[in-house]
Amino acid sequence: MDNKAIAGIFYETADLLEIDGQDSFRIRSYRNAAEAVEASPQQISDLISDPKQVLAIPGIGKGMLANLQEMFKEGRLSLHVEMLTKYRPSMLDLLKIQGLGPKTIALIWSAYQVCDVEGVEKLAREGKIRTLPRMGEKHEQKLLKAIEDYRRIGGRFLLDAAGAQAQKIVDHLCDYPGVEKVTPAGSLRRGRETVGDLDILVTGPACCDDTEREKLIDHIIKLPGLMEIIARGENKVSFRLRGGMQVDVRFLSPESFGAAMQYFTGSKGHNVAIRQRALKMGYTLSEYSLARLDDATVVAGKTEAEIYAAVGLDYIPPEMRENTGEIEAAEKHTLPVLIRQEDIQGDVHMHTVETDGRNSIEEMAEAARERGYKYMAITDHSKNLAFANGLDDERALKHIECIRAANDSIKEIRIFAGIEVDILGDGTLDLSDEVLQQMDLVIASVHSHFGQSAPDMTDRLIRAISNPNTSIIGHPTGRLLLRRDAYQFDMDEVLKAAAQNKVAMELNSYPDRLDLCDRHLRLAKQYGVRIVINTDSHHTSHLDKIKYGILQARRAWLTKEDVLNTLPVDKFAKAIKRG
Ligand code: DGT
Ligand code: CA
Ligand code: CA
Ligand code: ZN
Repeated sequence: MDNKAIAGIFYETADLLEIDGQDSFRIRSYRNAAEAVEASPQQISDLISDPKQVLAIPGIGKGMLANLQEMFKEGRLSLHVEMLTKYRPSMLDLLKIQGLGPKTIALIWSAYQVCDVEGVEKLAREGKIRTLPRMGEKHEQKLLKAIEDYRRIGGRFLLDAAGAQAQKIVDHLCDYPGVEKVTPAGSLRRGRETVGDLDILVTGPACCDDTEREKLIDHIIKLPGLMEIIARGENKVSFRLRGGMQVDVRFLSPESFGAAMQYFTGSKGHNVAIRQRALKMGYTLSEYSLARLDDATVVAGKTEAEIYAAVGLDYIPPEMRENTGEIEAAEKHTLPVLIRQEDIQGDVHMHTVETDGRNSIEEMAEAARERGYKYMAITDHSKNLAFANGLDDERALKHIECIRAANDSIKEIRIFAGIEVDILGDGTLDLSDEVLQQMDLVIASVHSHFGQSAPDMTDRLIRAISNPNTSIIGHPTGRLLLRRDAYQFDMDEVLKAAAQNKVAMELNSYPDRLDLCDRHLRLAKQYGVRIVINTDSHHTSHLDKIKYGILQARRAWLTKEDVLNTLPVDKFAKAIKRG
């Protein structure tokens, strides 16, 4: 059980206790524990044998220690199971609906004993929600819209969560004798920002013999965290993991591994286009091979590269396989050379303990240096973000001093003094121009008033871009994947203004954001807007999230030249300088 899984169970328990109307102190203790576990840089599983270390985590007391011990011993938390039995697991789906909190769910439960999404939707349609205390017609409409959103995005997972689950399965399978290759395909391999289900391909001697394969499947289903088996066939086993993710594992012979990789990586649109192309050339393409139509001779199948070559195409990187022009480009040999993680020379959006980060300037610098970066920027929050302890003018000036001092004492990496300053409701920035002028780099971000009309939000962003101190617009659309839509504004107008003012757009690599998205990045490139790929780290370990940003950049066909922070330090400093 990893920290995320433990935190999930604590969160759920807190929500269920709240629905149950228990006292707020008890509810809060579970929520605090969830947050503490989530934030802990060490895995609880490594600490659990030493109660002292567990108790040293702020937010974990004796009661929670006992809970953790139970979870590791029994694989479950009895209170969690008890509450789930009382209210049924469908209650947890209701909690995922935006704007539907435990209090309202409790209200609905006590009035109608309804505890699933379908039931609540029916009540809303029949006008039975508006009659509840503190509810009205408006709430009802909002609820129906939220249910619609839930259906649209429900059942998908963030890229990092999907990647972590896939890695566990890969590790579990790699240990097994007779397994040679294990590769995730599907949307995960294409680097899509959310993933529906995992498609895992396996090959090796253990896949090629009936009895061996049966033994292999027996091994697979011992995977920790496996909840239920959905289908067990000859060449495939499908199952569901705790948390709801579905996994399809397919067994292949080495001769068809490349064809299967090509087929199951998708996307579907890309595959359909490639298959049509193959047909026109006199071939048939399946998940087993590329073969001649006339006499069924197999032409390719072992590797993806030989399949693309046989249909007259350059190799197309998985991130580009969305049928948005990549096939035409591969035919004309004009595919761009996509940016790679090694091209990134510095990460210029990160927070420290001075605001809501968890590490010091020095610790962040050491972590950035370890990753081979030549430069970085410390960009803490400004005062409008009160819950993050944002900086006012005076603290911001002091913080610059600290950053400059750290830069002087740490020779191996250049530390830029920056800020992530809030764009206020009217488009002005949250700190004075005098203070912003002292910064090497200013990221301007929207963190409030998300509900403005599109024209107002467009004006607001353009006003921020026009401020001569602004270097970068942070997470430009404000979307939170699977949680919150982007705020509304005219992207074309904003990109035009950014190009004109030489303000860069951020590609925020945080897996919940991935903002700008691939489509907008391509648009930005068309307008000549330069991109900066950042992590927005709040902890040293977050610096590794850059890989998710790189995947999105590749999905957007970006090259090294499109991205400012691939430049060497001097050129970057010049390019980012404002005024
Ligand atoms: P997801 O799971 O919704 O995030 O997206 P994918 O792309 O992983 O889709 P999935 O899991 O349904 O199928 C995996 C791949 O298998 C998909 O990307 C392409 C291939 N595939 C699935 N169905 C079809 C089909 O009907 N025709 C073709 N040509 N390929 C298909
Ligand atoms: Ca999939
Ligand atoms: Ca699938
Ligand atoms: Zn931010």
